[in-house]
Amino acid sequence: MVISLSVVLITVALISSISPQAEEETLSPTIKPTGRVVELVISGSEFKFDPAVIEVNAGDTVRILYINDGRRKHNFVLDAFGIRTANIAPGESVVIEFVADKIGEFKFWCSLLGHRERGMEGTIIVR
Ligand SMILES: [Cu+2]
Repeated sequence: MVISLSVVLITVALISSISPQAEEETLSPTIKPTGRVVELVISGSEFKFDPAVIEVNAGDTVRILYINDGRRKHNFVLDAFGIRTANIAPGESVVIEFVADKIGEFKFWCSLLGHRERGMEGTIIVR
């Protein structure tokens, strides 16, 4: 029983490490922060992000006001930069902040069951 549980856990860890990361690539490991702060507003609803594509410059501090404009709870996950919000209630918002210290295209999504599959996925492009 103990053995089979650990096999399941390892399998889950493998699946989660393979799927989203595969499409993300890091070209430059050491990007100096520019000190510039880019403020963006992203709206989440059933089942989309608006805007779904955002573009920033490498080294910028990205500050996102994420607003749940839907009628269900939604969250915001950007694994590439260690972002994972709580589930946000309709009408509520949260501020997300990170330094875009990697160049490439990175997916963000809502991790609630089935939401990403139904369209709650976006891309941040860091140039
Ligand atoms: Cu959602």
